Amino acid sequence: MKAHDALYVDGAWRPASGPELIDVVNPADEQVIGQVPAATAEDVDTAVRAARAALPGWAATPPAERAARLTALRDALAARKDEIADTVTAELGSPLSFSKNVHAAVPVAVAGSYAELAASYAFEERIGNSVVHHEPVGVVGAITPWNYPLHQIVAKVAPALAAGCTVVLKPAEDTPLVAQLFAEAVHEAGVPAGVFNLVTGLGPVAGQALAEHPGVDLVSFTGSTAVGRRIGAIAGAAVKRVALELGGKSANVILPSADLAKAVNVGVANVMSNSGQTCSAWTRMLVHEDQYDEAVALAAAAAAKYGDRIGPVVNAKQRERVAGYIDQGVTEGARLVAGGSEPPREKGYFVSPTVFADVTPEMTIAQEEIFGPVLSLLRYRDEEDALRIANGTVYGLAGAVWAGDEAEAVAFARRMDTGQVDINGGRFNPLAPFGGYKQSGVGRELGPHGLTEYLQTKSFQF
Ligand code: TXE
Repeated sequence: MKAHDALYVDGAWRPASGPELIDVVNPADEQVIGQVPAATAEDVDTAVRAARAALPGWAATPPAERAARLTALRDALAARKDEIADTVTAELGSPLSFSKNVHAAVPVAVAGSYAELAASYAFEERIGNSVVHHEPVGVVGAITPWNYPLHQIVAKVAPALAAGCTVVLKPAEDTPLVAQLFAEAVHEAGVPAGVFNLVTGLGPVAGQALAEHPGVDLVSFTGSTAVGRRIGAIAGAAVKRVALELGGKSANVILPSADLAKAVNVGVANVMSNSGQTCSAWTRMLVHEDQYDEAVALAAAAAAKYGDRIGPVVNAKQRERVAGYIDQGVTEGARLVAGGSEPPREKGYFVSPTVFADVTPEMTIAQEEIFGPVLSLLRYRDEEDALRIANGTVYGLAGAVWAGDEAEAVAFARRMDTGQVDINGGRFNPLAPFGGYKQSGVGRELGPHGLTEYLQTKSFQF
């Protein structure tokens, strides 16, 4: 795998200040496929200075020109789609078809949507006797996870650039190679030097330094709740803007009028895709007690069909974490109907598609984010019971409702404490706001709502 031995700062690949390197490991066979520099706090400082120096020029660049650079970025990403898919498969372990159709394709769509929004957004509006300007927040520190490595980057960097912000990106240490491909695409797109900077590095070193840097005006973070809390505290102490996209424990509510087989099959596919490493995954399937046994049988059969078709999870730590949750589910009395914890294979961090029945709302596996291919089926008595269970976690990121007609599903979905709900399956919309209620986070990504995260307003009264 191609790996740059440098950081992308101020428009060029430059050596890091220290000698430390990060090994990039293929989770399917545990082979080291490349090494990238581990940035120091000094490197982060250099990158933030470059971003600050570039800010006035980029902020003053007409939106149409920013849009042109984003269009070029979209095209540069599209031109690299095969290399992106191969790279994500190598460093994340996802099956190549999923890497092509999702990991490589979705970021092209999102970059394209921000090219259009940069051109069309009303950066100036009149309200009564005032004119309101929507101005860039400033320098953005973006810290991203490994689960959808390129999507997470584009979902922050594209709106930031559209808004006129400059960016320092610290991608996840497990998946830095696709971040380097992204930097190449930014360079090729003619984005001016210093507007986008890439510092590969460790979370507690480079990530922390970026979050704490006084030259960063907004920290946009996606990752674990534990680190998100820390970043929120740092931002709070410094009174700087922060966006947090954290975990989820989304409910898939199948109402009695729904097409049960379809709802269960799509629900299982949703949880197993990307080996369950999706923050919005519908990890709790809620089924009416009269249909419960049938749903369990359908879910077990659907999971068994996946077999080895799902990839590994990202690293050894994640495999152990997921196996620990599976063991805890058994200990707390849930019934395994597919998969289960198994001894580590000789090579690769694989977890079998796993389905638990007889899960009750207070069980750990029904409350905490597992981030692996593990589905829990819970039974409910009536709609009020279903709603209580659906809303009964600290999270509120996503969810799904299935019913015989859309109006019935929407009526239920309106009462869910969650940021996004798919009705009878739904379809991904790159323009729809994505983000959490409750402890799933602060702020929204994607579409115009994602753009406003990177803007601040100034009003002139006449
Ligand atoms: O996340 P971390 P991890 C959840 C999921 C998963 C768990 C742990 O449940 O099992 O988190 O994953 C950077 N200061 N999600 O350990 O550590 C880190 O380098 C600043 C949900 O991989 O939060 C990486 O770039 N930054 C999720 C990013 O934070 C720090 C996606 C995320 O890593 C830092 C991923 C620090 N002190 C995991 N420590 C989602 N919401 O989609 C780490 N980082």
